[in-house]
Amino acid sequence: MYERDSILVSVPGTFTSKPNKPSCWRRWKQLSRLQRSLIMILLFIGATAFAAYFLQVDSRSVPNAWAPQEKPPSHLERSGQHADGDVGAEPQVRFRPIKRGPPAHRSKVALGDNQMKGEKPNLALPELREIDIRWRGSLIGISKAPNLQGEEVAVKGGDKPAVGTLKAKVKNQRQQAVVEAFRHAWLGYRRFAWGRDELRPVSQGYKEWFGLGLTLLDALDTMWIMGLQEEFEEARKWVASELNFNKNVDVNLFECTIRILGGLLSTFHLTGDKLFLDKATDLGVRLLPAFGTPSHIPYSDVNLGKGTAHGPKWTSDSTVAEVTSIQLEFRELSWLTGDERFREAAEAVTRHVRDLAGKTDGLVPMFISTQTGHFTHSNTLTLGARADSYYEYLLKQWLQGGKREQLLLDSYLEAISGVQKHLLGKSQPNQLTFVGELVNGELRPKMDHLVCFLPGTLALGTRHGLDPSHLQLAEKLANTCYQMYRQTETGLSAEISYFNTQSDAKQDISIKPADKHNLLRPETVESLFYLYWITGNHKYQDWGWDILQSINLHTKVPSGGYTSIANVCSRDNPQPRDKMESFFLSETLKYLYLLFSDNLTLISPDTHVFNTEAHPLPIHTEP
Ligand code: DMJ
Repeated sequence: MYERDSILVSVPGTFTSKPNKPSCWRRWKQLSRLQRSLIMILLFIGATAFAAYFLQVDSRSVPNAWAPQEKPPSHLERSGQHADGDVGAEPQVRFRPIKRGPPAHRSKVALGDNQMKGEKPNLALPELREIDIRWRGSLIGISKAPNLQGEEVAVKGGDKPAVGTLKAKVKNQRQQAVVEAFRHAWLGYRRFAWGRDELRPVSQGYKEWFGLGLTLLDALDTMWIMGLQEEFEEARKWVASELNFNKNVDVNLFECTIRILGGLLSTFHLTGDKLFLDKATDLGVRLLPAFGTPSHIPYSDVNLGKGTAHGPKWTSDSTVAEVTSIQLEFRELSWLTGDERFREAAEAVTRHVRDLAGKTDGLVPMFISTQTGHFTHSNTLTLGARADSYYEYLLKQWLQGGKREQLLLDSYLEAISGVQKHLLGKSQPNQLTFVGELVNGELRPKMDHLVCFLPGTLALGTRHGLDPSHLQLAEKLANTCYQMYRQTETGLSAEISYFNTQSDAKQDISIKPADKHNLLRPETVESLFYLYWITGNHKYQDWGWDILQSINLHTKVPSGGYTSIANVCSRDNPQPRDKMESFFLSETLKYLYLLFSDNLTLISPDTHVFNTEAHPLPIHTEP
């Protein structure tokens, strides 16, 4: 039997061999029924495998889709990649046609290789549309500004958490365009990066930074504010079943506080859902070891699972903006839990910096030693990277505490006088007012996009009774920030702009090759939101609308998500950097949505203070 069977296996080889052989059909008829069945089964298996292989290859090939070389996802990358420090040019993206696994397979890969298992979202993929071979971003339909119409349901603010039900909000057309943009961003995150820190939209993958689902947590309150109930519920399930801070992972204290702690606290405030407060409290306790330094100025990094903390490898210094921009969140956590450890740790830093020598008319250097508690590298004064939110949090803490902490206000007002005295300049030929940097006593006409938070903060102060001249300065600076967008080919601002001050200059703004990138940062639209809210001037909404159009035109990735770009100076080749920062969802789109609001009782800055990641927290008018 075995012998005959083994002969049978060689049958296919006989089809084309010697002449005068019996015909195939005759040989087939000579076989036993068992032998014929076996051959049929083998042929069937072979045919199925063959068909499956070709169908799979077919479904892998997205017609005309191109993407950069995919890198293996790197887990828990070190927090040295601070978004604001991310100013160096990334390697150029090389393009090649992509072949991807079938959707189901890809979903498994995306979800299955770390501790984050559990309930999976429905990742059914919509049809991929044909994509341009060249990178172009993709156009949105509306090119003319629509009329503003529509009403919203206000969300309660004030001293107590607004135990919320998510009501459908009627949105005007511009708000709908923002919601569409959010949905598109979320589509990419959900398809390719669910539960991960950041989406890599072009390579359709993800990037881990803390391994905590950063984008999902940062975006929770935006979904709530926009009334995206389904998306919110799905994300909440992930928080309930997957989010675990008991991990051996180093996180950056500042980033984790403003994005994750701030996001959880504001979501608790909006929803009244205790899940978010419990998670926030767990995280807050795990962040506390960062403050265990000789000076009580916290280390930059803390290990959530081990309870150990340390600075960056190369220095014992921390960044001034980082250690002074965690107070809104820690104070709110104490208010909510009654546990004063959070407030005490954060306010010790405020007091220390307030009394510290080395400021120039209220302006602070960029670094501070965790060992001595002194400022270091004092030769540069800036309102950009590493100092920016120090100023923002002086004002906002004063507001958060019901305007009772006079010393905070004094520090803020002194610093704004310092800005007026040392850092302002005017460009040629159009006399744009800019905020430069003082380097060894000399004004450099360099302005980070990050500085564009300042018009909004100045305007916010005037709403609360501060010097009206601050509003005039805010309006001038907001125009400058808008021009930083208007005057590039893409309509998107560079990370850093230089202002020309020579009398014969032909253009106001110059951009250096290393500064041409755009990370979809929020600061300008944040300021437009405050200025519209305070002045009621619709030009600020129109400017925000222009910016949204440029974002859609140059950074929208057809298969889902938006990408940072490397070159704002080239409309034809803006060079996607293949990364969607979490603040695009938590801040940029939220501020755009609120900017276009007709009903300013929706999360009003009269009752809420937005942390530096745009998470609204209540103002405490009662002591
Ligand atoms: C955000 O994380 C925060 O707004 C922070 O204050 C500055 N950097 C980014 C946005 O640009």
